[in-house]
Amino acid sequence: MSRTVRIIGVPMDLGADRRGVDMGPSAIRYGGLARELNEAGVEAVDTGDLSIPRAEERDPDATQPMAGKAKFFREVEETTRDLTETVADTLEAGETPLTLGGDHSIAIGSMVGSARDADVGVVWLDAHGDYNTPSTSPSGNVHGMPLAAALGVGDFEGVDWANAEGLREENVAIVGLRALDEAERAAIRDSDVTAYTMSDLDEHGVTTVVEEALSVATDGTDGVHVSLDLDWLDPKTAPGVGTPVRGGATYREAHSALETIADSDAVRSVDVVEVNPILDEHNETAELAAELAASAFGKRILR
Ligand code: NNH
Ligand code: MN
Ligand code: MN
Ligand code: MN
Repeated sequence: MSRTVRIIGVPMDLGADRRGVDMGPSAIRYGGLARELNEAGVEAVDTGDLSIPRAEERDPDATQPMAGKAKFFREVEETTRDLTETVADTLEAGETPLTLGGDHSIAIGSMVGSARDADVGVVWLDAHGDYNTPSTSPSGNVHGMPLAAALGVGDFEGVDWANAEGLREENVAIVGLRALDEAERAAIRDSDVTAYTMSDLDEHGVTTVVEEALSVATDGTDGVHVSLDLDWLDPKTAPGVGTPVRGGATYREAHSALETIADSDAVRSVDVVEVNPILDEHNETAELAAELAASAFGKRILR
């Protein structure tokens, strides 16, 4: 039985400083997403884009319901609620949600939706930990907070729309870390989240690390949410991102990681985020995002 993948575009740029990431969903589609998914042997259907407010029409500081700072917090809540419903409905219909960002704040909604009626693990492919809270964030940008939000860490405790019901820290694995803020580092160390840095990839190889991450995420769960931030890759390979960090995954490591993830047969939902076409070179980061999404759903040369 072939899988139906539902593409959900979320042109969100309110969770990050650099405008342009809102064009990510268009660029990834233009970069061949539907063709790539068909080559993976899945049926691709496209829901179009959720509607996101324009930054110019909103006040970033209109709502600050907790300590610290979280820019456009009200708008992030609106979008999260919207995406949560879309993702949950997609799963209920027996389809697999593929959410295209937009900045990484959208992963709150995809995790809350994916973990609403199921126990879910997460594999988080990112240069960053995304474990800040409004109190710890140096930037106030919500794209640096989605894991903390979904897990109910710190300020996010009891924030119903942001907490993913069937998700536990024990089932979260971050892979490829190389940039953490000070308080974020301490919070990750104190948590039950498993974090693999780029040094772990150097030492053990990508396949071994991703297999370990998958065993963390599948332990006692019904499936895995995969969240791919394109800044996980080295900026030479994926230049079109807002917060590049040197020393990331190579082109082959990235494919290998997503192919290993596909082999687990545990993929429940996927995000592909942070593609910024304004900063990209000839849409190559968007094309890579499309290829990697297909790898996550089983695209292989001999198939
Ligand atoms: N840690 C920084 C912050 O919280 C940067 C986050 N940027 C990301 N995360 N792209 O993946 O603002
Ligand atoms: Mn991220
Ligand atoms: Mn990142
Ligand atoms: Mn080690």
